[in-house]
Amino acid sequence: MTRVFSGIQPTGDIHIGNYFGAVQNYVKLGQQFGKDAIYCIVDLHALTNPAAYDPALLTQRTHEATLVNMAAGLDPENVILFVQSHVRDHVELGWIFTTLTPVGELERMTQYKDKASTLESVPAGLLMYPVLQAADILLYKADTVPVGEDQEQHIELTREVARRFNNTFGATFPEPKSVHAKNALRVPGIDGQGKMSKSKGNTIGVLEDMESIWQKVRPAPTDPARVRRSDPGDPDKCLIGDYHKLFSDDETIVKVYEGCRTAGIGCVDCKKMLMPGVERTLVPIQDRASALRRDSDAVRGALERGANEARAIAERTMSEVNDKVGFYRLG
Ligand code: AQP
Repeated sequence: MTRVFSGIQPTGDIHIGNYFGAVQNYVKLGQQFGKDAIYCIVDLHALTNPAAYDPALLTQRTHEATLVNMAAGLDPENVILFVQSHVRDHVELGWIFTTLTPVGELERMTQYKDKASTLESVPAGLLMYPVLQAADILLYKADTVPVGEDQEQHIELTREVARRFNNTFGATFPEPKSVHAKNALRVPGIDGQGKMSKSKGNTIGVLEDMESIWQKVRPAPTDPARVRRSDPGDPDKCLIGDYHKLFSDDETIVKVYEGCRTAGIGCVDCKKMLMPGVERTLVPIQDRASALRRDSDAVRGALERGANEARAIAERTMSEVNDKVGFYRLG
């Protein structure tokens, strides 16, 4: 049996990296596995970023993240969609896993090192982030985790945690595998400085209007080899080339690639040719998001049902875990 789990942080507007790298796969796997596809808005994880210490904003972002996932095609009638803090067992299992995980292993996590290096005082929660993530996944005994490539190291740690628990207390958890969207392993940020990421502010939002997207695309860096319009370029070294592969039809991609390599088109032409695909992809999602906004109960109702469905599975796992660990039972 396949069981899918993945989470998304309510730390800012859902962007095209999230969409192509993860959410599209959530939708596809949801259609395939129904209620065995479990998706979570991970608000407890969001708290590891000090920018999330704004109660009203966290609530709003949690609502928005749910709404965008639904607008992108996740059907909460068909899958399980819920908020992490609504199922307390995540924290409980996370604690048990914390006791099994060497600090040194956590200190080696690339994402931890990157984020910690920017902070004067590092919250312990940032170090524990991947342990809680392991609990998120294993609480549902998920074996399939749709994520971007940036999460690969954390999924490896999840397998390690599962192995360690199983070796210590007896076979309980699967060793889950990540699945990636092949064309969107690591969508680059619009600044050309690495991965698109909410916390880096280098995003194109799924709900952003076309004019605002164009204002970001127009000045975006391209292949540095193209100093003049007559210089040939390499679209594989250009983030606009990467975006074409996500948004454009085959015919446009061929035109853009040939045009760039032969200097037949300029970078501004290439950027203009990107916009129809962006519009074709994002506007239907934006229309569905507007409709969901008008239906005030849609998100809340979905999350309430999702929390009940998630809790039912989580409680079964915790009952088994508590027995295996040997926690004293009353009656
Ligand atoms: N650029 C990306 N390309 C492909 N996949 C991506 N994901 C995130 N960025 C890209 C995947 O989206 C899912 C949700 O991840 P997240 O909520 O951690 O997204 P984020 O934008 O990376 O958020 P933050 O708050 O800014 O976090 P950090 O600073 O940790 O990057 C995941 O499956 C992720 O792989």
